[in-house]
Amino acid sequence: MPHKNDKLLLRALRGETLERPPFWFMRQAGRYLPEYRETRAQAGDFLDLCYRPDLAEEVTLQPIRRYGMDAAILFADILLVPQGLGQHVEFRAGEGPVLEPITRNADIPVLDAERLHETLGPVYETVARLSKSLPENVALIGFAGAPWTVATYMVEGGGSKDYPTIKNWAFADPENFQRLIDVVADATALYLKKQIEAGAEAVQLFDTWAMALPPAFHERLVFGPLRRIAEAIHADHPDIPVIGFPRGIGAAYAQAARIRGIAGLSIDWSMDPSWAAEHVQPHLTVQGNLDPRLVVAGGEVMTRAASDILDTLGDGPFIFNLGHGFVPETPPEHVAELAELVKGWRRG
Ligand code: 1CP
Repeated sequence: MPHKNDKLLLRALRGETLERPPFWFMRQAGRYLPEYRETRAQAGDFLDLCYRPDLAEEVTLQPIRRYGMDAAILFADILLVPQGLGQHVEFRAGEGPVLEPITRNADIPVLDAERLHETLGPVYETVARLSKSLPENVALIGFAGAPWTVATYMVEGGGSKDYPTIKNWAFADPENFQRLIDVVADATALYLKKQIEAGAEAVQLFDTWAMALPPAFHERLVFGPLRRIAEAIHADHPDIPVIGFPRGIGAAYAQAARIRGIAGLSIDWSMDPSWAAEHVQPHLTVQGNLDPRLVVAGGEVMTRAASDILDTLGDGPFIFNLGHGFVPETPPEHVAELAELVKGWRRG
């Protein structure tokens, strides 16, 4: 019987170069799959889907059944942590997330661990169910949003184009703003530790909006919080790999690669794979980075780009993935072709 630690994803995150890299896809569960849309309709509200362990388990497993990825990512959302901190969050059809915005120092939430775990308890149950129901070779990834990205939603009250309120707060009143980042970081560490205790074997932190910050602020608002969360996790779970995804930071990926305690770095689709092979891969495991729009297009333009990424990064520690999540209009048959291509690739 294969040992739990032999899973390809975990071997890659320990720095091994494999005959073929493990693969999974960001947003591999989601609206491009008809069976997801069916379960989603059954749940009604998007948040109800996140908080129903039986349905969240089902949508996590759906892409694995179809495509046989090497890892499943827990189905949940990054905006559950603000809820666990007591903030009002809802998802409106066609509009995305809407939060009661916090914009003043006096509104910075206080971390109440009991309330956090009570709110997020169903997520831990989803993880526990998955750790029993997943095929034995498939690794289970837990996740959360990184503090900066989660804070953008908490402060702007939803998605934003230019981040006017949070950037002014972060730049004009850095000390108080840091309190908000630290509260979110500490809540996130507690949340991820519970996911690990329930069976998550690796965790990823999504910093989707890291690209909104000038490089001089990366250390304080992106890299520092990532290090703080990784340290808190490793104090209790030293062997659990942490993957960072600071999206859109360009050449600063070379600094991110040197963050202590991070096993993997997910690079977005704007990065040249050969640059990442030179500046990122010597320090840790690279994950990425096919443009999800290439999977919408499919055919040769997709397979050529995927092969180039594999040929360029497959000679070192590597996890094949997208450079951001699948979009809803992705044809499922293009995903099948991509999965077969990765499964059939071998180091040359
Ligand atoms: O109606 C629906 O079905 C909603 C679509 C959807 C899905 C499938 C949302 C709403 N969230 C999710 C699940 C989800 N979100 C997962 C697990 C599924 C998987 O990856 O297979 C994960 C990891 C996330 C993470 C997430 N949520 C991020 C970071 C990653 C990224 O895509 O950049 C962000 C920014 C969110 C916020 C969010 N969730 C949903 C929406 C519409 C938004 C807002 C996005 C925006 O502001 O543009």
